[in-house]
Amino acid sequence: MLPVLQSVINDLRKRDPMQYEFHQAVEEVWHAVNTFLEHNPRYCDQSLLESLVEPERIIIFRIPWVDDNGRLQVNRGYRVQMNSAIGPYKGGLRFHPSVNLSVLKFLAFEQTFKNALTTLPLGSAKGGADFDPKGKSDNEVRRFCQSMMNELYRHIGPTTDIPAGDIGVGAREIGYLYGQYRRLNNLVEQGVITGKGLAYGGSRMRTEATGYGLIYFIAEMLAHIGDGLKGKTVCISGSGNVAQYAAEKLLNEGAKVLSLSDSGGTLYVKDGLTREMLETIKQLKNEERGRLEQWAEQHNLTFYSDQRPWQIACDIALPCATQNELELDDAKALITNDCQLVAEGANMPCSNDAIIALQKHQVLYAPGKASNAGGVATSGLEMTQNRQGYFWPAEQVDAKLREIMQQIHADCLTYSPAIKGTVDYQCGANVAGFVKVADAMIAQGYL
Ligand code: NDP
Ligand code: 2IT
Repeated sequence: MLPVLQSVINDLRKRDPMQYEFHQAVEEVWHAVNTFLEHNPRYCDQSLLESLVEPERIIIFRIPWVDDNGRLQVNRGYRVQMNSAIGPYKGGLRFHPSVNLSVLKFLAFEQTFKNALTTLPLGSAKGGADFDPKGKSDNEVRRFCQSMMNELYRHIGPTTDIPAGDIGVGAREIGYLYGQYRRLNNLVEQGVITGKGLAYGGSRMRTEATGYGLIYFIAEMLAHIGDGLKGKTVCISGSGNVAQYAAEKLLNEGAKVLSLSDSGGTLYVKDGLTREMLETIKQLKNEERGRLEQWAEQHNLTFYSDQRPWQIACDIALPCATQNELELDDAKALITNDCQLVAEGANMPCSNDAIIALQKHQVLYAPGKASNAGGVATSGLEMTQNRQGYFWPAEQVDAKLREIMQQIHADCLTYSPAIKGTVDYQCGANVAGFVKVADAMIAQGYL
């Protein structure tokens, strides 16, 4: 690695020794842009690189809320405002017990390059809380969201910082957060948050966008090598927003979905998930907030407790749950089973050694900052509609989403080094995102 890149990583490790996920995300980007920087000394500037890894601002705050037993509980809330060189801060909120500064800094860092790839003027941020929505009543979730917004509203706005959903934050939470923001400001500013319900300023297709966008992206990858999705066997991890709509689009395209998962383990459907199964899983996850294990039992289907899906033989693997859910041993199992393509629906689901192993064995690999960018891109389209005071038809949003995913694919090709005829999507995506943000920072005096 170039000494300047190595030196920035070393400094990060020294200053924040426990932020492993953040170090991992920076290492992944530095590894991918290294060769490009060797040939483009304009970007080998230590202060530019240091500015890229240092958030513009971090807000950490107390979130007190009263549970159903009348007890006051306290969680920690965060907003990492990472980079506004190309647009207002933009990125989701995550509610999960594992949320800490390292996780949110890695997510905000990824978001910088992802948002640059969307072709839209979006800066980067990420936030959330170490709150666990599992097992909480609807009233508890509402009180928590309202209390979180009582602090967050000071720091966000339609032209400054626009949150959205992520793990544990879906339509219900976005509604409660937006409602409290509107009340505190006494102002209807719909563009302050995305992923809203259609009745109060949401965009058609935002719910579907990340999963659908992922499938549009892999369709491009396959088309590039003269192949297609029809008849492919696909393993998906996760069973939340991204996984559900990736599965739905795959069924539309004639592929066979062999698995979904949650933190309890993996559902295996040997003959492929049916539309009816998927609809009841959506109901289970989005309304009843139930577990896949019980669902599998009720439907007499195989469930591998506490296991990931990657031992199942498949043509395509789509990790759509969380970070580091596909590690070296999982990659080896996929390689042994002749998996052809791995594309990230989640953020940083593959560990760095897993990525290296996949690429070494010519498995096509798409990093999340390219392949899952459809979600935030459609959030950008939601912001545009809010500014216009108008709603576009679903077909129009869907067509724009597809066009954006095709453009991201084309940009990956532009910046992929030509080695042995295969496309290096990791290099292509990272360099394309890096160049856009770095150019904007240089033009503005780094700030
Ligand atoms: P959801 O909360 O809707 O679903 C998350 C899914 O992942 C659930 O099935 C959950 O299982 C599982 N999961 C979460 N944490 C773990 C864990 N530690 N181990 C095993 N399984 C886990 O979130 P999303 O679908 O929105 O997000 C999934 C991923 O996609 C995340 O990495 C997110 O950052 C990324 N992403 C999301 C976008 C969006 O628009 N929503 C856009 C781009 C990326 P369980 O319920 O048991 O916890
Ligand atoms: O990781 C992501 O890109 C998201 N969770 C979506 C962010 C957004 O602002 O729509």
